Amino acid sequence: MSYTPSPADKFTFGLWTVGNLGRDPFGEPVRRPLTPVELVHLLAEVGAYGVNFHDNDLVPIDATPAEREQIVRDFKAALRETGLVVPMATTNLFSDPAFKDGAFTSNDPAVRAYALHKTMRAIDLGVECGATTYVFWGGREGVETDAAKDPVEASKRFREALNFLCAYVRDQGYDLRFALEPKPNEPRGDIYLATVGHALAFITTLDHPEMVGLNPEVAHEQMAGLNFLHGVAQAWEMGKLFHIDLNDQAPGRYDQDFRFGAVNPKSAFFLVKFLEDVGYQGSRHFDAHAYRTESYEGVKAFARGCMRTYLILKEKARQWNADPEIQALLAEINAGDQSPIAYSPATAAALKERSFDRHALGARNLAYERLDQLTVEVLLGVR
Ligand code: DIG
Ligand code: MN
Ligand code: MN
Repeated sequence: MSYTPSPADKFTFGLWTVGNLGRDPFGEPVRRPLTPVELVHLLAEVGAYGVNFHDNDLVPIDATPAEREQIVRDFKAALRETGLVVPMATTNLFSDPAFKDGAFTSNDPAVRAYALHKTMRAIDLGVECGATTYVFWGGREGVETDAAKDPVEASKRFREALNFLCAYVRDQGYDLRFALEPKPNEPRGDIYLATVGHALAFITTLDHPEMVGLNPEVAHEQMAGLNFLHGVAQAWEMGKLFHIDLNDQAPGRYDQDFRFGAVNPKSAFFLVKFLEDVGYQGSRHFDAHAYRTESYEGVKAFARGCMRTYLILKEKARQWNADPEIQALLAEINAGDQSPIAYSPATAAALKERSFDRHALGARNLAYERLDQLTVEVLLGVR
C-alpha cells in the first residue's frame, strides 16, 4: 500500500489551513503569508484534490473591483494549471470588528444587513469558482453574557438570514447547498447552534430545509464532550451530511484543529470506517493547521500527514471488515431476528402477554472486550 492521495480520495484543504500563519492569542505570526496562487500550488504538490476558501482568504475585504477581478483571474488560472477544484466556499463573518457581536444574530440591524450583503457577494464568488457547498460557521453568533441578547430573538434572526439566503440562491438558480457548522464556544463565550443536534433541529424550522445540511467538525463536537461519530451518523441517516471538517482535538482544550488522527487514532478509525462503509461521496476536508513551530516544509508534512493517516485508516477499515474473527463476533453479537417490531394492536397485545427470562437476557456475554481488543490490534498492526 502506498497511501498516496489521488483526486478520487477528494481530499480538500481551506486556503486558511495551509495558509495559517501561526498567529495565536499569545503570539505573532511565525510564517510569511503565501498568496492564494502559491497555496494552490502547495496543495497540488502534496496531492490534494481541492481547495476551499472564505471570501476574504481569496479577496481582501478592502480590495477594489479591479483587484478582485485580477485575484480571481489568477486563482482560476492556478486551478486550471494544477487541476484543483473548489467544492466548498464560505464567508468570513468573524474577523472584521463589524462582526464583534455577531453577524446574522447581531443586535445591530445594520450589521445584520451588512452580513447579508457580504454573504451574497461571497456566495457569488464561491459559485463563480465552482463551489456547490456553502458553509456557515457562526463563529461570532453568540454571547459572553446572556444579558446582551435574547436567545429566542437570536434564533429568529439566524432563521431570517438563512431563509433570505436560501431564497437568494434559488432566485439566482445556483446549484448550491448550505452546510451549517456547529461549535459550542470560541471565539464567543458561548456560540448558538452549538452542536450537530442543535443544528439538525434548527434546520427543520427553515423555509427550505432541503437546501440546508451539516458540516460537522471533529474538534467542535469533541470540545462539547460528544462522540463525533454519533453526530455524523445521525446527520448522515437524516440525509444531512453535506460536508465534513476533519481534524483532531484533545479533550477539554481550546479548538486545536490538529492534524487528522494526531490525538485519537481510534476515534479517527471509526469515523473513516463509517464514511467508507456508508459510501460518503463528499469532500474529505481537513479544517486543521500545522503546529506554530513549523516552517512551510512542516506545513506540507502536516497536509501530507492528514491525507496519509486517512488512507492508512481506510486500509485498516478494509482489514477490520475482512477479519474473520471480528466478523464472526459481529455475527454472534447480532444473532437472532433483527427485524423491527412493527406496531399493530395484535402485536402490542401479544407482546404484553409474552413472558421474558430477564435473568437469561442479563447473563448473556456480549464479547465486546474481545471485539475491541481485536480492533486495537488491527490498529496496532499486529493482525
Ligand atoms: C472553523 O472551524 C470554520 C471556519 O474555518 C470556516 O468557516 C469553516 C469552514 O470549514 N470552519
Ligand atoms: Mn475548528
Ligand atoms: Mn471548521
